[in-house]
Formats: sequence, C-alpha cells, structure tokens
Amino acid sequence: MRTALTSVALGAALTLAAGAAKATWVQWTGPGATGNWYRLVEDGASRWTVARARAQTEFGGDLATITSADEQRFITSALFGGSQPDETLRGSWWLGGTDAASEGAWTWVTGEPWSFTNWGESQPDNNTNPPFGDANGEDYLQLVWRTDPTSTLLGGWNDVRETGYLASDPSFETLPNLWLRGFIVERTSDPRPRPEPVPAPPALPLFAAALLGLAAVRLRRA
Ligand SMILES: [Ca+2]
Ligand SMILES: [Ca+2]
Ligand SMILES: [Ca+2]
Repeated sequence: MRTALTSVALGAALTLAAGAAKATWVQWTGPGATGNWYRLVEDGASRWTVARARAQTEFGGDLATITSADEQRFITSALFGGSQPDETLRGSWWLGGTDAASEGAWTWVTGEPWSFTNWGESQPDNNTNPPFGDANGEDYLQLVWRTDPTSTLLGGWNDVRETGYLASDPSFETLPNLWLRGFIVERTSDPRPRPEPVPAPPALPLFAAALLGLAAVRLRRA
C-alpha cells in the first residue's frame, strides 16, 4: 500500500443519495495517481446501462475504470475501507467494463487499454445458466465487495448480466455478495462547486446620479 496515497473526502453538500455510505467524492492523489475523483452511488436498482447514464448525466463522469493495481487499491481503500472493510457496503457495484460487443473481448467505457484485471475466483464465466446469466450470458462488470479469498487484491471482479442480481430476488436470497448495491463513478474534473463570482458593484447609483444631473441641466435651461 502506498504511504503517500492520500484522499480528500469532501463535504456533505456534494452528496445526493440519502443514507448512502461514503457518498462523497474522493480524489486519487500521490505518486502515480491520475488525480481523478471517485464516489459510490448506492441505489440498489440501476441496471448497467441506467447506472452508466446516471454516472454521466447526474455525476459528470462515467462508470469507474480500474486500469492498474494501484487504482484497485485506491478504490477499495478510499471507498470501501480497505484492510478495515466496511461491511455495510457488502454486495456488488458496477464498473465501466463490458464485453457486450464481442464475447470475451473486454473493454473499458473510456477506451482505455484493457490490461490489468482483478477477476474473482472462476471469473469471468459468462454464465448462461438461470438465474445467473440471461440469453446473452454475462457481459457487464461488477466489483464484489468484499474479499475474494482467492484474489491477492480486495474487491474481486465478476461478469454479470445487464440487470445485475437484485436483493429482492428470492433466487439470490442467500448470496449477499451478489446483491446489486449501486455503482462507482469516476470523473476527471473537480466536482467541487466553483466559488460564487464576486458581484460587480451596483451600477444603479451612478446611473441615477447621471439622470439627476441631466434633469438639473434641463431645469436650468428651462
Ligand atoms: Ca480509471
Ligand atoms: Ca460475456
Ligand atoms: Ca460471472
């Protein structure tokens, strides 16, 4: 773990999802970091395409891409509590990866190269067996929180059908690691609101004085 890795949790003014844990933006800084900003959005319902649209339109970014072991470590540490795992976040979270265009050819939504991976045990398996996969198998990426004991890094990945696995579905009652919790957003620009511009001095008094002066001139001429 990088000791220089720091994170900046921002104020509650930036949070949207009521009651969501860790619903604050965190910036990845330090050696080798991109400076990008990340946050969790917990809604327990959005299928992958909806989650992606929300990440773009409501949160100004996209579903997160994890392209290095350092980025994986940062996300699990800053958003999920790392080696002191936040058990309240247990479940599955959408990432910006898919192989929907060509089975087995995984891509990131940003077009970044697909090289680093952190697949969980026996994944990706493109499971076509109900109730897990659908007719398309499993073409969308999730980070499963928490530890996959077979992985050297926390937060192993799983390929999942586009709808995910809802906690309310009796088929998944006993599999809480699979329950759809929400999605992880990554954005390149600072999400903090810009400071309000300093208001210009009111122009009215000057304008009023000019009018009064003009009226006085006219009165004198009358
Ligand atoms: Ca990324
Ligand atoms: Ca697949
Ligand atoms: Ca799978």
